[in-house]
Amino acid sequence: MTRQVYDLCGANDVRFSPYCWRTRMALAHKQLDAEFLAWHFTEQEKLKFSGSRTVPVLVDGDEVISDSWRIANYLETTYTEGPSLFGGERGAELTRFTHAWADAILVPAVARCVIGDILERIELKDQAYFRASREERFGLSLEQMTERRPVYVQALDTALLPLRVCLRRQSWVAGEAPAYADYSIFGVFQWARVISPEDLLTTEDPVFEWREKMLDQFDGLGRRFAAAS
Ligand SMILES: N[C@@H](CCC(=O)N[C@@H](CS)C(=O)NCC(=O)O)C(=O)O
Repeated sequence: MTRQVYDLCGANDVRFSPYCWRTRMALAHKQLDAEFLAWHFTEQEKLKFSGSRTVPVLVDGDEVISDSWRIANYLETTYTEGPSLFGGERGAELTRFTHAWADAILVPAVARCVIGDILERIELKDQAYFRASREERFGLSLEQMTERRPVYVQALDTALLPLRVCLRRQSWVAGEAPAYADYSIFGVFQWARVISPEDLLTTEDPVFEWREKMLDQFDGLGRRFAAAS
C-alpha cells in the first residue's frame, strides 16, 4: 500500500505547513515515496482515525504516526538502510535541540510576520476557524498583527542570529551534508515562501544562501512548489 501523509492545504492546492515540509524532506532524504493527501483546517473528521488533531500524519502500512518529530524518529529507526536523518544517537540528541528551537522560537516569529498572508491564501471554509484560533493564540487580531509586521520582521532578524552565525562557518546546520536539523528549520522558511509574497531574508544573509541550497535538494523538491505572489 502506498505510504500516505496528511498534508495541510490552502487555496489553489498550496502546501504550507512547516511541520509537513519537514516530513516531506525527511521522506525524500530516506528515498521513500509517499502520497501527500490534501487536508484542510476544518476537516478534523478525516484525522480521527489517527488520534491527532494536527498534521502531518503518516500512514505507513499498519503504522499511523503523527507529529513531525515522532515521524522523523519513526523513519530513522524503521528505514535504517536509507541515509541517516540524524547521524547517530549523538546527532539525534543535538537535532532535538534544533527542532525545539525551530518550534519554540522560529515558528511563532515567522507566524507573526506572515499571518495576514495565510488568511488570504486558505480556502473560505477555513478562514473563520483560522482567524479565531490564531487570534486567541496570539492575543491580537490578524489585522493588528499585520500592522505590526515591521516590528515582527525585526524580531525575526534577531532570532535568526544563532543560525546565521552557524551558517557563516559551515554549509549545513547538520555539518557537511544536510540532514534533519536542516529540514526542521527549512520547513519554517518554506512555509513562509509558499504562503507570503514578502521575502523575510535579504540576499546577503547566509540564511538566504542556505535556503537557496535547501530548495535545490532532491532535484529541487522545494522549488517545485511556487513561491507566493
Ligand atoms: N508538534 C506538531 C505540530 C503540528 C501542527 O501544529 N500542525 C498544524 C499545521 S501547520 C495543524 O495541523 N494545525 C491544525 C489546527 O490548527 O487546527 C508537529 O511537529 O507535527
